[in-house]
Amino acid sequence: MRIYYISGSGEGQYSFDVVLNGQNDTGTGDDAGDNFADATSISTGSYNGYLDMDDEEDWYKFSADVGQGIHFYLNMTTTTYRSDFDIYLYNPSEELVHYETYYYNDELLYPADEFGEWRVKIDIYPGYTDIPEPTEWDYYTYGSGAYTFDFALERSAASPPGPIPQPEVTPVAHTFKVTNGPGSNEDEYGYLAAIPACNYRDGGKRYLAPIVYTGDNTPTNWFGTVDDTTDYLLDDWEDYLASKGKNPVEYYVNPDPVKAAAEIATAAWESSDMAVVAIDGSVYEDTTTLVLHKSATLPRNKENKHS
Ligand SMILES: [Ca+2]
Ligand SMILES: [Ca+2]
Ligand SMILES: [Ca+2]
Ligand SMILES: [Ca+2]
Repeated sequence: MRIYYISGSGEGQYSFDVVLNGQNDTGTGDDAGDNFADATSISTGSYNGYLDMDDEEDWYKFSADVGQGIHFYLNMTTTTYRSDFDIYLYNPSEELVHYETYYYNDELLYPADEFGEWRVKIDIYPGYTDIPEPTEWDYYTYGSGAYTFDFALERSAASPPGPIPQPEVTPVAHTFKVTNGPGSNEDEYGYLAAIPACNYRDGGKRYLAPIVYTGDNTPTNWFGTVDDTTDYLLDDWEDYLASKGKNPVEYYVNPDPVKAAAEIATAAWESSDMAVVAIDGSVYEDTTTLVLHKSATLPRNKENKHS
């Protein structure tokens, strides 16, 4: 809708009313169904639909053969820019098999492995900013409105990549705390020094503990400060350990990174067969501090070569 200034001079007022006379999803003159059983039938083609906070889901159903590539393209950037609608695919047995939930446009491809009536659900993501105060929603902050989508049945489609397997981890009941130093790099070196004690392998197992900064009152984008969000993480970490009957030991990383590295190395490690030295080009100046004094004989390998 666009309101035009035609002629004349000066200022004027205008008023207008907007009435939405129901919906017209996929040209049906009505809203598309709100659940699996009530899904609206479609065949391949391009369609329009509409969602808002009073209509959070539109379901569509279609028939597919084994081996066909189910292909949806949900187009938001040309209709309801900056809102976030997503697309979910259900097989004929009502199982969720795949979804695409990025910002803006979503493209979904899936090889049908059953004959029958498949369904897609187009769903509105509300957004979680506290506007208006605090949860009395008059609207969804990520926006409502029209969407368009294309639906095709391809001759085939590749299976979507499966989840990447994660290694089994064994939690270490420690929490490493680094005091934030906004004007220096020393805290960052202390953080780096703590990494080998917080993420390591031993006896074929992976061990993990969190390292966090403390004393950072920088406001975050959404709510509270960095310290607040760190505390949320630590609350979860402590709950998790409590479920295993453990309490985390707090370890305060020495504010002098050379001492921090030495303390952690001498307290936590028996030996290492590898040392990593990196030059980062910053202005940090080391001062010589004797942290360890031991005598050892280093084996030497000598080789004489004749050509
Ligand atoms: Ca609708
Ligand atoms: Ca609906
Ligand atoms: Ca999306
Ligand atoms: Ca810093």
